[in-house]
Amino acid sequence: MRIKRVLAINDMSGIGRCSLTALIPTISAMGSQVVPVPTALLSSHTGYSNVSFLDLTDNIDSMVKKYIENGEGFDAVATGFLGSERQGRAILATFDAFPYAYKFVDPVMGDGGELYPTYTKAMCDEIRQLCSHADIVTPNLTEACILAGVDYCGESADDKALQELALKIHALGAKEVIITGVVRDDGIITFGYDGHEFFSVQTPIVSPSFPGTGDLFAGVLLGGIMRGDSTREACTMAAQFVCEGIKFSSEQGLSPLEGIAFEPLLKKIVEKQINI
Ligand code: PXL
Repeated sequence: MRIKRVLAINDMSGIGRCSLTALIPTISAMGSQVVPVPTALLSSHTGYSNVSFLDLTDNIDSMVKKYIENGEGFDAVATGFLGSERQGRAILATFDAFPYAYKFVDPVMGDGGELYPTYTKAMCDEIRQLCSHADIVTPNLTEACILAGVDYCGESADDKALQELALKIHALGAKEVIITGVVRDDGIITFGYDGHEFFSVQTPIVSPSFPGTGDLFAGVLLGGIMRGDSTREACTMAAQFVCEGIKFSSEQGLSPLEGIAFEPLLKKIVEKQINI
């Protein structure tokens, strides 16, 4: 069996279980190899107040150039948090260099109706462009509204609003759209459009919210897709893994800042041990 390879262009934050420290263990546990291209090195994610930051934007071009020269191949290219406008351009060039790779874009831009403070309008435009080349995109509602070019609709959008958002994002060029974190009275909805049909996955409401949740979701979703699970199946496993991780971390009394403590749960995604 050939082991699939995922080129993961994202930052490496030492403490906080986000970006590469969430993607590498989940995708690996599900049987694919991660080739990390770090876009920045941080001591911890930016939710902490005292953080070291080393920008590695130039590193994206130099690493990718070597992979091209050496004839390396990748089954997928995955992106998330952007550290600068130039990073968006470097990732677009990487998409062009590996035209047959599956393009996974987590359009990290904001949450709760607010843009993250480091994000500029130009960066949002770059992310929209990345999405137009994507096989799949995984916005939360804030990001979905930005991509669709509509006012923020709050966290409890109904199915009709979700369908309209998904169709607008699909019209940008993204083949599949997964909108995460929709809060309803009876659960959290992950809403999907695969280009033909809409679907939704419901998981129990768990709190508080943890940084890095989107990256953990992305890792399990992409790990599932790489091993041949359907998008709907992989989405269900990702949503349930995040939900179980938050429950476990809360039970342990761990600080949300440290991210979801998923390590003892990884065995659940190695085989399909979560009931789907
Ligand atoms: O996707 C979450 C994330 C990734 N990378 C860095 C972050 C965060 C969230 O705060 O600070 C550096």
